Amino acid sequence: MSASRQSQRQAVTEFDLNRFLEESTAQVNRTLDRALPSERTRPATIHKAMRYSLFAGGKRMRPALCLAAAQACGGQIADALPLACAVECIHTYSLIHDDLPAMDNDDFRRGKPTNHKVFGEGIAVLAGDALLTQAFELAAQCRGWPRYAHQDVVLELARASGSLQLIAGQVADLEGEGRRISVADLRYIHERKTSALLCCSVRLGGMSANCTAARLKALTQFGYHVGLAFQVIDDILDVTQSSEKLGKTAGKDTAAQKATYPAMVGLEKSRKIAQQLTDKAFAALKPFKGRAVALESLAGFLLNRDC
Ligand code: GRG
Repeated sequence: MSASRQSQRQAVTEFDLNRFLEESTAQVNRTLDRALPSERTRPATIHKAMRYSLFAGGKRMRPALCLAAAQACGGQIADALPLACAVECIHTYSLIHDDLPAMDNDDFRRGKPTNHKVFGEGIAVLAGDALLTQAFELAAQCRGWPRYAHQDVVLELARASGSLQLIAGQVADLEGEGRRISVADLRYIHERKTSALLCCSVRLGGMSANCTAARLKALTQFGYHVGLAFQVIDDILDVTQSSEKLGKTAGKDTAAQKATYPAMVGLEKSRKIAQQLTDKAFAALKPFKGRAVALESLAGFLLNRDC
């Protein structure tokens, strides 16, 4: 076993990740609940729809990565929380829109009927729009730090979710359906539709802790590789797990003739690629000299997850 894999295992066993995830999820849920208008606030339909998807039981991995990065850099959870929640709002908006008939046309997400199935397509589009806007309202609450002005935080979120990253990934994904694409094209899609927002989560955590430029660079490398590994695992789970376990329709990629790592290189090689990407993520944390244990543990968890 390589040294990095050995230390991955050690980190996972010594750190109480379940407790960290329970606490971070509770803090994120409380902050989101306070930030969003109540279900009764007029117009009630839109606030019900926003809350329906936001509190449907997502894994809250992006906020956890944001808070873990802040912790690794010696920051305060209170400073990182609005940003962790902002990223979750953007993530949830992207899922609502991705599930629409005009895109992936999915009936289930997070173990429940998709937003448009419950509220109709018009309201689902608006719920996604409102969550994206809510993200920037949350980000507006952070005060900025000596190394990172308020505008750096806003830019970070805007760039990760804009037409060069998240949306670019979705466009390339849509245009790639049913067509033969290269592994390089697949990497382009994964970098944008998945890795960009995960990387942004980690970077925002570091920025909220006023981290040094060297640490931000290390976090960027970590987030980039964890993000890529996350999508390779997501593709593997799509063909190896049931819809019940995933809380979303399994086997959709094959049905839509989507390019995925399992389809292009097989399951075994895909698992190897996910492990190699996680090794690279792990190696990026070297400058933290063992103080990024929550991030290390999360990287191991994301690699070995089954849903
Ligand atoms: C901008 C409409 C739009 C879409 C952007 C994010 C996205 C592209 C599409 C959504 C579907 C998809 C396969 C995204 C890739 C990232 C990913 C694997 C999302 C699922 O994330 P999880 O597993 O979900 O963290 P939960 O529900 O646990 O939060």
